Amino acid sequence: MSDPWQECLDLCVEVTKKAGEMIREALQKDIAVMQKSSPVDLVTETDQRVEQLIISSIKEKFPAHSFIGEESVAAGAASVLTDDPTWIIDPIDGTTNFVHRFPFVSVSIGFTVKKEIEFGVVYSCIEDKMYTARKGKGAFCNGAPIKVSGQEDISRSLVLTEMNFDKDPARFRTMLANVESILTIPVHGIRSPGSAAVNMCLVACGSADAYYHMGIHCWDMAGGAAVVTEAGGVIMDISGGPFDLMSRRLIVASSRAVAERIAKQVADQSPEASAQRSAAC
Ligand code: LIP
Repeated sequence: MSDPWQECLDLCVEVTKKAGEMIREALQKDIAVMQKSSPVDLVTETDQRVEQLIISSIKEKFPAHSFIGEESVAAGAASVLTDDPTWIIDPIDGTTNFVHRFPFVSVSIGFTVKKEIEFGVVYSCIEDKMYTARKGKGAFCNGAPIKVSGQEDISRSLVLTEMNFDKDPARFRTMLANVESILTIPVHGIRSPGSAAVNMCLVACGSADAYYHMGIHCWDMAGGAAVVTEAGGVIMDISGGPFDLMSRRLIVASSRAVAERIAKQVADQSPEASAQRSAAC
């Protein structure tokens, strides 16, 4: 039987390439930076233009499909995952990197049907690396198959996470304590490339062994989740339970042993966890 979503995947790769070209061109010009929810939550006109390009190109061919896009949500659209075929879009994952011309900037798109991820595309456009993954068919970088390192020992692992300012002091302290807790295992090191989607692809191709993050969104995770899963990686919730695309937190790793060790080692610093804690008080 032919693949019902192949046409969507082909279009996704084509549109993602165009989006990457637009981002590379924008890097040659002055970048005007605006703030969203806080002084460290940045957006540029390029984020908005790239998202418009992606959504309008896809809508032309698939008008009945649904969309969750970072900048559309910032402008007031709902971020609700339904059973519909849904494109989950981060036009620039790593906006802070883009603003500083730090070279990990990606376009990330995940496609879900009945809330299951069918495929993911992540284009790290400054590196010119196009990661693609189709459920059950493996993961690729620029067309070559990729796989995770297979590392089972946390103490031999290179771990990725992101260290962002958080205006909630308790959450900020938890984030720092988590970094200390992982570093003192000890692991080989912690790195912060600055794009969630790229982080997952780095685990997918074996350049890092694990990545954990709390407080990110479905558009940061959907594309990379497909890539790392199809590369043989393990993806789970920070609690050690099943991964939930709408939960705003995840662990990905080269093996279940490494993922479970991270789950044991870190406390939940996501906004949802602190909301639950305050409701319980
Ligand atoms: C970013 C993530 C990054 C994280 C930032 C932000 P954006 O996504 O990819 O890893 O540290 O807080 O969520 O906002 O550039 O799409």
